[in-house]
Amino acid sequence: GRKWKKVSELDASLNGQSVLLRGRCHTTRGKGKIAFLILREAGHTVQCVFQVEDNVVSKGLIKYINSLSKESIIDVEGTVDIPSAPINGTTQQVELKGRKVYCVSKARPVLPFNLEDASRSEKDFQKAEQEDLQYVRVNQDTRLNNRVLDLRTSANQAVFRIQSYVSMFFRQFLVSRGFVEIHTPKLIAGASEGGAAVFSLDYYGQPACLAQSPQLHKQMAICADLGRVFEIGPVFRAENSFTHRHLCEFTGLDLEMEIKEHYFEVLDILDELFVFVFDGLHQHCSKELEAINEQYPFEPLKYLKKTLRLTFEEGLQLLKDDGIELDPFGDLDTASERRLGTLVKEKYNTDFYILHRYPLAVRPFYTMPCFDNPQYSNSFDVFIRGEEIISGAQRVHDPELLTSRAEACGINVKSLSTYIDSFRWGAVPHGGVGVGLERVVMLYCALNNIRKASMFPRDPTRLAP
Ligand code: ATP
Ligand code: AMO
Repeated sequence: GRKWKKVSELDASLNGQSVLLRGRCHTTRGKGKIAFLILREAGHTVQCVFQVEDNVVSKGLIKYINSLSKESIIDVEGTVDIPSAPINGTTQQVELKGRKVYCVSKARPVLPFNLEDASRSEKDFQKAEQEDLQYVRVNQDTRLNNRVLDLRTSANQAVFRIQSYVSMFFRQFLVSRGFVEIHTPKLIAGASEGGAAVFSLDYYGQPACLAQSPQLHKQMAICADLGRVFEIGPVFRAENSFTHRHLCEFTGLDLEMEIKEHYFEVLDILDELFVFVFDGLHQHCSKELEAINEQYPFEPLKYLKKTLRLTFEEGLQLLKDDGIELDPFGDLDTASERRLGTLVKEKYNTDFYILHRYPLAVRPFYTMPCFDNPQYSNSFDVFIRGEEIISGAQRVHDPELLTSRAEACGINVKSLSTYIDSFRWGAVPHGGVGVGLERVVMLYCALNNIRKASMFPRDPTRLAP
């Protein structure tokens, strides 16, 4: 097995060496005495050249190569070679002088779409128009209906590797700061974030729902003296609409921690955590970011070493100076959030910032009111490029206040009784945040739709694949 190499490993240092590769038949072309086969493995491509030569490559082999169906899994043996002219359209700059080909698994000859078509950028389409070429566009539904095929493009390979890095960095950083990883139940008795967006179900005759957030149980873990906890797990929201940033199931990156004096202790952790994540992506994912940029060009994320913190009031003032007057105790709508993102970028040169001290009325019942002015709350949202990726707050840890806040918000207190009871045996002040993993990836890479950052997205009309 020593000869096996990955396509991504092929470079000039291997010049002249004999290697064995396994990948997909991306394209083939050629006739007579020569065949060009582009072999693709996990988004990386290399050109393999087969030329008829006595006792090495037969005419029959050339014919066989030309008959291979696209996407078939094949093994290729050959010698690494530095070509005389640079190769267009492959990720590897060396080529392979092929000797043998073996088909491991045949793909059907007719595919739902061509990977080449699915990999084109807007720029490719514009160029094609000028040159009068007819390129096929693969629309989002076709891609999602055949997601396994769609995921094979270089950009998609990169997106899900980046997603993996984001959760790895999240875990790495929090573990280094003494956080304990937990797993909370997803089958629970009631809503935590408001009743409308909940998937209800029957639990042996008892009404139940899919957890809208680990909110209640991560707080209970704090009441149980775990000190600092985090979870990476599924979150379910019955969002009966089609926006570019809402899914019915997403991956929540949650944390919850004791605080001594101020909710800024949570913001301090958040600051360091996200600088760690963004620096990590920059350091470890340059190839992936390049691959995404090829198909979906974007401006790299601008962020500060110390994240900008604005109060909600300061945010409203920026909008007001721009001619947008909003209710001082209402929520920001999507358009003003976007506009604020642009204004903040102009003024502070950052795409990433925190807005805190939200009006209490627009936050969930468990949010701690501000001590100096209970119309505001010890809460915050965090934005990338003018869109929310994180919500968080200090929590109410007094069971009586918690009960009255839940009632005031129209929440069924009965379904919360074991949660509220956990604060009756002594409860330490605490706060935490919930991050949407798909939103982080979508907005970090400036993708235009959250479905691109979800491997098998769920929306009201999509339950498969
Ligand atoms: P979160 O669930 O954390 O609150 P969010 O991004 O959905 O995240 P919201 O505060 O719910 O934030 O909503 C912000 C704005 O997004 C709302 O004012 C509304 O304009 C829009 N919005 C929220 N949910 C939906 C939805 N399901 N469909 C369409 N628009 C929505
Ligand atoms: P919130 O409801 O703001 O807060 O959710 C936290 C984060 O989850 C992401 N998010 C979504 N992502 C995709 N599709 C959706 N439908 C969707 N809804 C939310 C967003 C959002 O910022 N319990 C609190 C968190 C806390 O206070 O700890 C909560 O759930 O990125």
